[in-house]
Amino acid sequence: MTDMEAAIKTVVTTFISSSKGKDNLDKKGFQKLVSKQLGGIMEDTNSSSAVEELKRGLDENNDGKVSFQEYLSLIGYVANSLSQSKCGTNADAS
Ligand SMILES: [Ca+2]
Repeated sequence: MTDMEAAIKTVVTTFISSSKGKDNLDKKGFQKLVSKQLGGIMEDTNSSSAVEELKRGLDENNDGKVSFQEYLSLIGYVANSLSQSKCGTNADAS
């Protein structure tokens, strides 16, 4: 398996394990995923209000949960900010 294939697989398996096999991440599962897996790349991942705010932004159908599709928006957002920080000069802007 290539690095990229492994990375995609990780994205999928992380969702499945955080949602315990369900179709959606509930509030708790989402907070855990973000704080455990994305703390090195995102700010405020230990702030439950910041993570709640993030979840609300992702929750397109407003059901209070994060579907796989909505989770992929987060991955896209993180990937995008990563690529901008690599290309830009604000590598460590706060
Ligand atoms: Ca939703």
